[in-house]
Amino acid sequence: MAEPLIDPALVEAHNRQAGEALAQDYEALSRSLSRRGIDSEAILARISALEIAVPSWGVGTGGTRFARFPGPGEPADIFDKLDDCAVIQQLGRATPRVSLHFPWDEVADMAAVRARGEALGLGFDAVNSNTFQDQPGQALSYKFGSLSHADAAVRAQAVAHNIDCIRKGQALGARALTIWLADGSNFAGQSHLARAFERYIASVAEIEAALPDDSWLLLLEYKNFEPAFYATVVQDWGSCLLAAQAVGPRARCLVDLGHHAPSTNIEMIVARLIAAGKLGGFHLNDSRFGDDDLDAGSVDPFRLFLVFNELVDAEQRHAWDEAPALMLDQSHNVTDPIESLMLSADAARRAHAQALLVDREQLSHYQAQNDVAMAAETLRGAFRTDVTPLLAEARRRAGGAIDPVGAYRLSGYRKAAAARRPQSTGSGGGIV
Ligand code: RM4
Ligand code: MN
Ligand code: MN
Repeated sequence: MAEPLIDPALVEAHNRQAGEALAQDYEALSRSLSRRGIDSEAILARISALEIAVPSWGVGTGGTRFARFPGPGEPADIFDKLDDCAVIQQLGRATPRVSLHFPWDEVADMAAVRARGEALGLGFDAVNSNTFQDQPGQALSYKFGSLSHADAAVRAQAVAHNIDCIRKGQALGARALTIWLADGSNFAGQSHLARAFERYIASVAEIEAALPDDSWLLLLEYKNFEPAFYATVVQDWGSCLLAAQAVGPRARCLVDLGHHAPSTNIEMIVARLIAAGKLGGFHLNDSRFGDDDLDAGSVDPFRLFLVFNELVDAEQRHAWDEAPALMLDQSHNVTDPIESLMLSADAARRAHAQALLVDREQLSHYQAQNDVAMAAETLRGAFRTDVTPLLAEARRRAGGAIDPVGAYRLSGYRKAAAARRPQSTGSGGGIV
């Protein structure tokens, strides 16, 4: 039985206030969906089953290259972070697992982290390695790269770190390692483009060989730019796919929504990776320019819907052996991270629910007839449906809050955290 950090009586009282209106709204939505031949209870069951992992690094206030403005009551270590993640799960009921990042979340006793997670009702999702920063006391620098570095000794150090992350993941009960590689070059000629990629693949193959068993996945991220500005070793889904194919069946591509140039058709990339059997997971967020790490669905909810539309379509076609993992990867610079993460998980479920409303038979028919207007309208009609009551009802039935942000504010959790946690000072720049 999970240990609740917010008083369940407070959540109950808050739900009682909103309960009558929700019952009416859910009833009205059910009726209108049933006129469209859709069973609201079936959709509710599906979205209740959609689980989104929360990033441990997302519960602290993020920053830009220029500054970080810490908020009150920020988590000081992984145990504080787990508490915040437990609040997100208690109220939102969509995020039962946490994704850890090493060495940021390093502690001597991983079993204690796992035990604390379990006491809070949390499990552990993919672990993340970090070879984009140097750590105090580190033997060799990553200034000029890590897994693709020209020097074999640096590559070996980076491979060893990734294998260590797998071992930590095993201790936590995780089943995947996510590798985001910052390697790249700032000047034409700085690095040999072909050889750097070959070295990356060879390093990843070594890491893959250290996976405990076939239930584990290696999730490879790509990103178009930053911190390298001339060329990035794994800059796009094409490079990522080549690498995943070269490394073998346990290596898959991870689509971080923010890692594309503006106006890239991400849903099409999703469709292609599914076709190749290589879509391993997502880092959900939103962006207008580059890796902005804004809250999922906050800039372009239609794009998020179109991504989920591909996922629902693929699932109905039985197009994969394993559904891709869903994780949030965001940087909360000006909001309370707990609120942003609850709202982002909600945005993902919303997009999923809307995608489930698409009449796929009708869509296929219009596509076959080249009835462009009606095909597009079929998608847009699903997107326009306000599924808010469905999302709230799913939370209520799961024991969460009808209005998670409202209940969270009422609880005074942040204020209490600020009273017992040391005020974070870091005002310098930083990526997260
Ligand atoms: C990167 C990438 C990784 C994340 C780091 C912090 O841009 O998205 O997933 O681990 O940021
Ligand atoms: Mn990411
Ligand atoms: Mn990123």
